[in-house]
Amino acid sequence: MQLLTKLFLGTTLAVSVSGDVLAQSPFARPEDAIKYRQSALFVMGQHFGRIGAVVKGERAYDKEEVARNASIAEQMSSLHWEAFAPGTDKGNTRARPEIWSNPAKFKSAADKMELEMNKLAVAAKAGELNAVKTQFGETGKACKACHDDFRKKE
Ligand code: ASC
Repeated sequence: MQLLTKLFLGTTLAVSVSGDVLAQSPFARPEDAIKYRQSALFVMGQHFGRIGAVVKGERAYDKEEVARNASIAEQMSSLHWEAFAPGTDKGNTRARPEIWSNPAKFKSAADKMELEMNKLAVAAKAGELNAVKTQFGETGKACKACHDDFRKKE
């Protein structure tokens, strides 16, 4: 009887804990959150990289194209945060445990990246290539700072 009570309590606790985690997250499964944040950051990197090609002189400067790439990257930069919900630290991810042990520091780094992406979108819309180049560098630093502290090396 005591064992059954323990089993019952254990199950109830497990269900309520996972229920709490899910209640905080808009994702049905932890692996969906991981895939979502990787997808948003991948698309962001693709469009940021296209601007990088212009900055490096590998691709001709087209104001509208750069503005569109920056706008997409900016939108992607705002999506990943909610997908780092508690319980999404295991599986196909290079996310470091510090994301969850020091969420304030991670949020601050994520916010900084989002702000720098926003500034890049503003500069790209204004269409001054030198300003775009400068801001591209600043935005890249914010990407790197987060990777250095919160992403596992391969
Ligand atoms: C990119 C990209 C990143 C950042 C980072 C900046 O183009 O995909 O993750 O720049 O390398 O240091």
